[in-house]
Amino acid sequence: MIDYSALKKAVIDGDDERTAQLVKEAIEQHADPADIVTLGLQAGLVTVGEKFSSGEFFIPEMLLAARTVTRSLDIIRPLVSDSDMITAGKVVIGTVVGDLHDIGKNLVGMLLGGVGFDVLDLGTDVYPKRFVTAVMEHKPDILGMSALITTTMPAMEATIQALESANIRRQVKVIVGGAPVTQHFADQIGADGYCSNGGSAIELCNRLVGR
Ligand code: B1M
Repeated sequence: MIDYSALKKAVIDGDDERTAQLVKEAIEQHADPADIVTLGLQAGLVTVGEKFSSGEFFIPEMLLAARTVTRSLDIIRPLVSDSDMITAGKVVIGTVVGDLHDIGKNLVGMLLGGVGFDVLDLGTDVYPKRFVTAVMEHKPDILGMSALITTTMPAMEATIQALESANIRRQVKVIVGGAPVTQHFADQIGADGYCSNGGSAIELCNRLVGR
């Protein structure tokens, strides 16, 4: 049984060398990559967010922790990628306009890529129009939007409306996620699906493409 508290603490401390070392050790001990992410890296970021809310941490600490996690995800990436797989379907993914948070979106994209989806990542701060253009150009099976701030969530609805205005809403399944997003919100804005984490994103996308 691996103790993830040291990994969580290294993330909170923004110590990327220690974090990378603990991630490598966990991998050597055959830890499940999903546990490394959820119980170690993500748990650390949740605490960082709480410390930010309470005024104990400021932007620099959040940035350090984010950089630490992003670097460690690069170590985990090869473990979840399987280039020999037959393409399961195409996914266009991005973080909505006004929002620069990309760790969760990157994680979801990485996991979907790992199970055989062809993932096109539009990055962060993506305008509804940009999502629409990407759907027209690349004809994905699924469009995935991520939002981490309550004030950027309405951009998800605006994107769905933009797809409708462009007459392409029925061509693509729309999924949404991100810490403040809920199933209720997804239903309200007319999304086809919501998921709270990377694992459920795989299940949802498989279901939506009939796999
Ligand atoms: Co920001 N930030 N941040 N931040 N940040 C939050 C989100 C916040 C909750 C912190 C807090 O106050 N407690 C808060 C939002 C509050 C609110 O909405 N009311 C907040 C704020 C306020 C801000 C700023 C406004 C701060 C400021 O400037 N005053 C600012 C906004 C900048 C902007 O976007 N315009 C800001 C900036 C930043 C940093 C740049 C410093 C950094 C981001 C770096 C980066 O992403 N490259 C940062 C960070 C690191 C955080 C916290 C601490 C961690 C976010 C994270 O990466 N979590 C965060 C606190 C928190 O979330 N508890 C916080 C780990 C990640 C794996 O989880 O993204 O939830 P998550 O993804 C999960 C699921 O949600 C789901 O699967 C993922 C894997 O399990 N999921 C999907 C996500 N997207 C999905 C898409 C899907 C499906 C599932 O389908 C498409």
